[in-house]
Amino acid sequence: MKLSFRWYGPEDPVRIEYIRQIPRMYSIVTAVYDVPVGEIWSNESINMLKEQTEAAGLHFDVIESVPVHENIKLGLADRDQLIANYCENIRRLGKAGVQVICYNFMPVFDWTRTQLDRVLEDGSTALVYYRDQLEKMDPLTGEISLPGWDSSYKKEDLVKLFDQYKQVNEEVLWQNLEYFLQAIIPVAEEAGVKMAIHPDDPPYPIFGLPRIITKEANLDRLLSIVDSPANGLTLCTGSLGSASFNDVARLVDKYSAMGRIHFIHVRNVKLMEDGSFEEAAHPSEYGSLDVYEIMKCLHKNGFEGYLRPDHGRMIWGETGKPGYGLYDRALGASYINGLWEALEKSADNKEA
Ligand SMILES: [Mn+2]
Repeated sequence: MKLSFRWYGPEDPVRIEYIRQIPRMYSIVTAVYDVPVGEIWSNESINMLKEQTEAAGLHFDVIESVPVHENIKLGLADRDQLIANYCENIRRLGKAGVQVICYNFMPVFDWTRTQLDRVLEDGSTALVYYRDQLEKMDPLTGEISLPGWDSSYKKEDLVKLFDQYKQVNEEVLWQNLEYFLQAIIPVAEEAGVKMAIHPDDPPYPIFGLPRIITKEANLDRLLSIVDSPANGLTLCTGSLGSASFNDVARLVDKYSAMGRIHFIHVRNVKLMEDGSFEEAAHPSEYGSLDVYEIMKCLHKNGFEGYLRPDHGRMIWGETGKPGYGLYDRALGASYINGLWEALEKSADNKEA
């Protein structure tokens, strides 16, 4: 297991020097943010990130994400050019030594939450998704703004996108993903890079937009499209775990035994009866996921990929990017280190 941590570059209020001080920290997870989606990342930007990371004594091994242009997901006429650009990014990142590229195939919106600063019992704040809040939201009228991404689209762009997605049901989205994978996976293989798709968050359709990277049968289908280690998963425990139909530990066991998990996001979520959820502190007792069981499965299967603590709460008065403060994610990393050491030593004892 290689411990990693998301860093948003020099603009991130969390300094890379601080990330390095987290025990057992190995790699940074980052991306080039100065290029519009669909275009080629400059070698200068890639190399600058690599230099900054290595100067801090960390590895530049994981990119999250190289985003997929909407027109690829929609299957529009210009997708071949956009896919060619995507392939060039894979080649450039491979040349810079990157091992894993995380991406997702969610239409229009990435992760969806209804509130980013819900105050929990202990005074910390967390990202939450409440059904009753969601039902009052309409991204097209925008009377209630959705936190996190509402500023990334203009109203008229959103109306147009929703209109285009009327032609794209789940099966069409699958076909468009297949077309994309057939093109990029051979390039990734040649570049020595492992592609790792992130599940949809939460793992079911929202606002009538299709979502397909959601559950076991669909993960199986995804992996079978191109049966290559370069076509793998970012297994996000919190995303898959925000629906009760996913048994996350079992999925971790299955796909890590297959060698198809290249990157794992570990976070806990507290599921409610009506399908709402709150992001919780990492230890098992705070949420619905058995994090010990998840780590045990990884350990049993000899997991050698990258792991990062995912979203944390805001604690100790820290301000910054919701979910991406230093303190709670560092606590998560320490908890994971503790579980891992215990698993290592109990395995040694069994052998002795
Ligand atoms: Mn995640």
